[in-house]
Amino acid sequence: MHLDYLKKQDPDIFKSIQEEKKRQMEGIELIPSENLVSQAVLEAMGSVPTNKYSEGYPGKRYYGGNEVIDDIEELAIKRCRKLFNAQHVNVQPLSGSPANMAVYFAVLELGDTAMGMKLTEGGHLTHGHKVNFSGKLYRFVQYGVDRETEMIDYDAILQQAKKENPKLILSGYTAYPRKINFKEFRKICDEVGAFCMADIAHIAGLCAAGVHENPVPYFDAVTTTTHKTLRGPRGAVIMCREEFAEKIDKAVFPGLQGGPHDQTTAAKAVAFGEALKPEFKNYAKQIVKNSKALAEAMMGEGQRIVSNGTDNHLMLVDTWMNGKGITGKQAEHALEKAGIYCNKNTIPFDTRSPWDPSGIRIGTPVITTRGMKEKDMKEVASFIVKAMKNHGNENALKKIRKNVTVFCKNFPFYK
Ligand code: DSN
Repeated sequence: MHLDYLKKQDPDIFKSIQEEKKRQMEGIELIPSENLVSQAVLEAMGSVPTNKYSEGYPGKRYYGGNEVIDDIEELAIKRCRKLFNAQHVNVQPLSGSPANMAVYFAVLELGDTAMGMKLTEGGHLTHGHKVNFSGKLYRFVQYGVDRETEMIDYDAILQQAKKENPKLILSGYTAYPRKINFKEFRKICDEVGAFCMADIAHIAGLCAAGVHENPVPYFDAVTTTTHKTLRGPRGAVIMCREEFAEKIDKAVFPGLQGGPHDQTTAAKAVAFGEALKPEFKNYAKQIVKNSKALAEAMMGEGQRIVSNGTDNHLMLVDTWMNGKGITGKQAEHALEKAGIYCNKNTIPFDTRSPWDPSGIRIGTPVITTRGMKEKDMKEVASFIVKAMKNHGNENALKKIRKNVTVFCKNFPFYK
């Protein structure tokens, strides 16, 4: 990674960036919404399209000099359409929240009823939480998982939908470790006449690679961020059926956003190009293999994994175990001291607060990018459990951190 100009001009920021790179390389990154982008994606993000204004869409801009930007945006759209078999793609959303907002603005009136998963059981703030614009502007009815299985109960959702008569039903989650039966969601939406939407931000890479069912061809609209399992730059896209294209495009611009971030569009195109290569399929398969191996290893170490396992890139560890263990906050803190990064997370039917919940969320996108395989998951699980058992013991955590750093040297990434 060459940052020669930055080093000379702004040594403070250069130093911080170097320190952050060191942290990323020396630690085990288990936050399932993060990834490590390729050098090519990084280069596109730091390139001259950042200097351009291009409000509008290819061929219809409000500024001159957009011939090349049009080519970049068109290529990003073309690659994304191919990757997900999408009828229409908008690559301009700056991130996941504005992407979801644009779809709501396009198809709902203020105050309309919609349905989304509760944040505490795997949804997202923008899926109708009361502190978020989605919960303030619309009447979002929230569904959850089954208490016994900790998995989605499609019959319960159908019954709730029949009762509430939502105009839109949203599937796709941030902390749900199991396969989503998108076909069931399509059926439910058809039965109650709701707009069928998914937010596949977490599993987009798995969907693109055919490792998880891809809802794009038969859903009305699908949003995704581009920086999670998809391994692109920070940003988002909206994919939809042709009949909704105009409304959704208008909701993005001029409805919500001004000039798109063209350097990010270029980086999205690069990442879609990478995801279209056969190697990406192997990467996505390995993410899930690693995740399953990590869940097994964690359970082998006596940990309770929500729903007893995982089908995707993430899992929830019940660290609290009804008061017999430690809180999610304590676990996150202990792991951080040991150079292992995760986030505290509520588990289904949590009795604790989201600020200090009963669990942590861990996942394998980053460690798989670094080249770890199933055989390495035992060691990762052993580091995690050792750190949790030694929470509060600074010396023990320091020792684990040293071993984590040595372990990570086997999986170099950025030079
Ligand atoms: N903040 C993301 C996550 O960590 O899952 C969702 O947008």
